[in-house]
Amino acid sequence: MHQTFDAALELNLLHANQEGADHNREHFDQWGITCLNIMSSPGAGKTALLEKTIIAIKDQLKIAVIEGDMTTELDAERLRQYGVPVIAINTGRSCHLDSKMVAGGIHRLAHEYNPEEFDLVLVENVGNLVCPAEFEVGEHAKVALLSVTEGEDKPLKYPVMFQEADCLLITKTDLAPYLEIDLETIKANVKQMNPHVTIIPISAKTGEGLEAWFNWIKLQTKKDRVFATNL
Ligand SMILES: Nc1nc2c(ncn2[C@@H]2O[C@H](COP(=O)(O)OP(=O)(O)OP(=O)(O)O)[C@@H](O)[C@H]2O)c(=O)[nH]1
Ligand SMILES: [Mg+2]
Ligand SMILES: [Zn+2]
Ligand SMILES: [Zn+2]
Repeated sequence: MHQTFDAALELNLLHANQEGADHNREHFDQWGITCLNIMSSPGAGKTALLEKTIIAIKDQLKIAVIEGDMTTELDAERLRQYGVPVIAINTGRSCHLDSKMVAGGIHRLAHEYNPEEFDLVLVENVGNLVCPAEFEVGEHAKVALLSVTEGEDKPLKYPVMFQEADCLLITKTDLAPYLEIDLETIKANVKQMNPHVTIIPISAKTGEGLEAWFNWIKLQTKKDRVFATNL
C-alpha cells in the first residue's frame, strides 16, 4: 500500500527513492543498458506487449526483464518461456516498484549474468495508474499504457502518469470498433498536458502499431544514441 501521512514524509520518501534511482541509473549507464519503466493500470496489456516485443527484437537487442508484481510470479513465468532473463520482484503490500526493490533486481541480474552484455532492461511495474509514475527506478524513459477500454477521460483523472510519460501506448485498438471511444480525444488530452510525449496506438493482438513501438525502443538505446550523434 502506498499511504501518505503528511507532505514532509512524502517528500522524504521521494527523496530517498530518488537517491536509489540515481544509483540504479549509474549502474545502467556504466553497463551501457537502456532501461524503460513500463506502467499502466492492471490489465492494460503490459505483459502481452512485452511478449510481442521480446519475440520481435531479442535478436537485435539483448533484453532482460524486471517483473514487478504484488504477489505472484505469473507474469515472470509467462515471459521466461521466450528465453530472456526475467528477475521477479514481489512488492508485497506495495502497489508500485520503488528504486530499492529495483536495485535488488539489478544486483541479482549482475550477480547471475555479465550485465555489460545487455542492451535493454524492461521493467514491468505493478498494475496501478497512480503512484508508479512518482517513484523513479533509474529508468531512462517512462512508458505508459492506456487501453481503449479505460475511457478517454483517464489522462485527465490520473494526470501524473500521463504528464511523466515519454511514450504513451494506446493499447487494444482492435477493440475500439466495439466501444464508443475517440482516440483523437485521448491524444489531445495527453498532448495538452505533455506536448513532447510520443503517442503510438497499438494492438498486441493484431500487431497494429508494434513496428512503430519497436522503432521507438531502438531510438532509446544507447547504441542508437551514440550512432545518431556520430552521423
Ligand atoms: N483484445 C486485446 N486484448 C489484449 C491486448 N493486449 C492484452 N490483451 C488482453 O488483456 C488482458 C490483460 O493483459 P496483460 O498483458 O496481462 O495486462 P497487464 O497490464 O500485464 O496486467 P497486470 O500485470 O495484471 O497489470 C489479457 O487477457 C490479454 O490477453 C490487445 O491488444 N487486444
Ligand atoms: Mg502484467
Ligand atoms: Zn504505490
Ligand atoms: Zn549497486
